[in-house]
Amino acid sequence: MKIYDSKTAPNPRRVRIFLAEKGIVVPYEQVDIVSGQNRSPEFRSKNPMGTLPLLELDDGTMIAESVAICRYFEETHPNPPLMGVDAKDRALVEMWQRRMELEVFIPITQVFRNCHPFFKGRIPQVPEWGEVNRKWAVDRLAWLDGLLADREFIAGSRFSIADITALCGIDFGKVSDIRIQAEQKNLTRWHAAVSSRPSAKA
Ligand SMILES: N[C@@H](CCC(=O)N[C@@H](CS)C(=O)NCC(=O)O)C(=O)O
Repeated sequence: MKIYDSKTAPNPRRVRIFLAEKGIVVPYEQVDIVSGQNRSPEFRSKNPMGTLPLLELDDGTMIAESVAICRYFEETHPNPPLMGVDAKDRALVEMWQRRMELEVFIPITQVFRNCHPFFKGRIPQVPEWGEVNRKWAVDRLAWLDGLLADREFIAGSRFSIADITALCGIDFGKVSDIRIQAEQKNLTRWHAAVSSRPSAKA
């Protein structure tokens, strides 16, 4: 088993944090996004999407998509639970994880993809769409600040995959100058707490 990883990219970080929280050690193989190794025919034969992270099982099965990889390890190593503990809780964690992905993580990565010179010539860029996403992301950080007024973590009282998705998205915002504002005290408190967990360094 191994995971194709990129130390600088936000989606692979989601999986690294998830595994660190569970204390699971899997060998990582770095794939160089800068030189386009992830888009090579060799890598695409493993994952036609050309994206990271990618989990390769011992039987040769390839599992892409960060949440799918996390789901695999949640099933094989249930403790500590990061995707909910019973039917209601699992549904709530999934709701918040999806919201963090759709409303925070993806808008922030869309700003990078559409506005940053790194992607020039790699993908069709629409800077105006990037700016729409910037406003969306900034609005969503304000919304999260309000949400965290009466709960410790995104999905309630327990750290979960929803916190991991939000943390990786928000931290990646820095490269596009999207940041938590000083007056957003609840979000600042949450960010300090989740960033101080040892897993955040994974
Ligand atoms: N939906 C996928 C997204 C994966 C993805 O877009 N990964 C980025 C790194 S954060 C990537 O491989 N980008 C390289 C590229 O687009 O060339 C997931 O959840 O894992």
